[in-house]
Formats: sequence, structure tokens, C-alpha cells
Amino acid sequence: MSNQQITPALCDWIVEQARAGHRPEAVLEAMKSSGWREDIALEALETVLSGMVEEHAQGPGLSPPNRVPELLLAGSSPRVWAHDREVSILMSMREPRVVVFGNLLADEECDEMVELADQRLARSHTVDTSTGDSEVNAARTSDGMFFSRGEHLVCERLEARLAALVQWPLENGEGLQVLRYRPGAEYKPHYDYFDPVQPGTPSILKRGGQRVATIVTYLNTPTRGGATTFPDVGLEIAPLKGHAVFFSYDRPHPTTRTLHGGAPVLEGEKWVATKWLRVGRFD
Ligand code: PD2
Ligand code: ZN
Repeated sequence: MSNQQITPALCDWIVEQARAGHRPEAVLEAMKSSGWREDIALEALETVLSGMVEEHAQGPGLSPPNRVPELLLAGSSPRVWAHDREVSILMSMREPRVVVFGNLLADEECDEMVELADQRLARSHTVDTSTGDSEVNAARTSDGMFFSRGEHLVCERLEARLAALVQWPLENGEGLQVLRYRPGAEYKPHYDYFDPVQPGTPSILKRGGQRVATIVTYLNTPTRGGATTFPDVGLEIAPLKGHAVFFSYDRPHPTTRTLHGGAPVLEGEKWVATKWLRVGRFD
């Protein structure tokens, strides 16, 4: 072959071969037998395949990371003042960013929230990102409801504490969602951000932009089961009344390692209040 140039057409062909599952050695052999010099073929293969690996790791066309909620002076003290209450920092992890809070809510505040939510429970919905609508989802067998922001004094207090704890505007938070899991109910592992490749996502993002953090507050202590799990890092947070788990994700991508789920409740009920934080105002 006289023209030994690495052209876009050659690169596309290599990508096609790799996507079809052909091993690099086989693609190299195929190139050599159609007349490519071994050094040129190797260079083309290396360039294309390393680009594919990087794209896979970071996600195609990834936008720059978002600013995310974070604790003030993280790690410097086991207790922090959050609006009107001293909250304990029980555990913190860097990657994924996960922090467990103790004493976020008093027992009476948890009970009040459960009582207020109980009257309005319905089978949980999740957002269907292919349409932007909400739908009943088999991966989430809990019952749930949403409070609007500041709907009751107890919601207002929790929201103010969370805003102070993670230094994020109260207006960027969605209303609190309360979930009740009965024995056997679970929430299969998922990401809380909206998948950018789904067709319904742009419409969801018009109100407040992407989600960048989640705080799950435990409103009771189930007798057995119901941990919040992070399968990518083998982490399990035990659900304890008044405690909460915070995690943030600076981009809507699995590299944040924020895959998480609610393990099945084995005995008793589990009640949680989830707050999702958006990058912008959620009006
Ligand atoms: O209840 C939980 O532990 C849990 C687990 C995963 C809640 C959520 N996700 C959520 O509300 O997003
Ligand atoms: Zn979740």
C-alpha cells in the first residue's frame, strides 16, 4: 500500500472493529494483511483505542464538573452547628463524597414528620427520564409523598439545618420526599442525577438544573435491614432514627461512584426523608 496515512476513515474503521468485539491483535493482523505497515497500524490502533478507553471512563462529551454542596471546615470537628442544632459528623469519605450525620433531627421531630406524611402516602413514583413524567417503578417498592418546601415548621427546620450544614441555598432544594418501606420493600441501586442521554432530561433540568447532592434522613430505626448501600465501594449506612447520610456528585456520571440503594427491610418499617439539591434555584 503506497498511502500509509492515518485517516479519519481508518480511525472509524478501528472503532467499528473494537465495538464489534474484535481484539486489538486481530485488528492489527487484519490491517497488516490488507497492506498496512506494522508500525503505522500499531500507532493508529494505540491512538484510537486509548481515546476510546478515556471516553468510556469519563463519559462522552462530558461537561465540566458542577460546584457541589460541601461542609464548612470539613473534617476539623466532630460536631457542627447547623442553624439551631448541634449535629455530629459520624463518618466521612472522600470518593465518593459521603458524610453521615448524627443528631440531625430530634426523636419528636422524626415522629412529627412521619405523622404528617402518613396521611398522604401513595406508591412511590420515580421520574421517567425518557419522557420527564413520573411513573410507578418496580425498582422502588416503598410508598412516598412530597412536602413542598417549608410546608410545615418541622420541614422548614430540617431544610434550614441542611442548607447550613452543606452551605447550599435553601432555594436550590427540592421539597422533602418521605418514603415508607414495609418488610420486603427496597430501592434498587440507582443514581439520583438525571441521565443526560435520556430524551426527557432537558425538560426536567429546566427547573433548577442537575441534582448535585442527596441527603437521606432516617425518621425511624427499622428492626432489621434497610441500610443505604453504595455497592461500588462496599459501603453500608445503618438507618438510625435522627441520623442522615449526605452524598454529592459533581457530574451526572458513574465515575462519581454514587450508585446507591436502599437494601430490603427485613423486619419493621423504615421511614426516610430525602432532600435532593439542585445546581440552581428550584422554584
Ligand atoms: O431509603 C434509602 O436508603 C434510599 C436509598 C437510595 C433512598 C434513596 N436512594 C433516595 O431517596 O434517593
Ligand atoms: Zn437515591
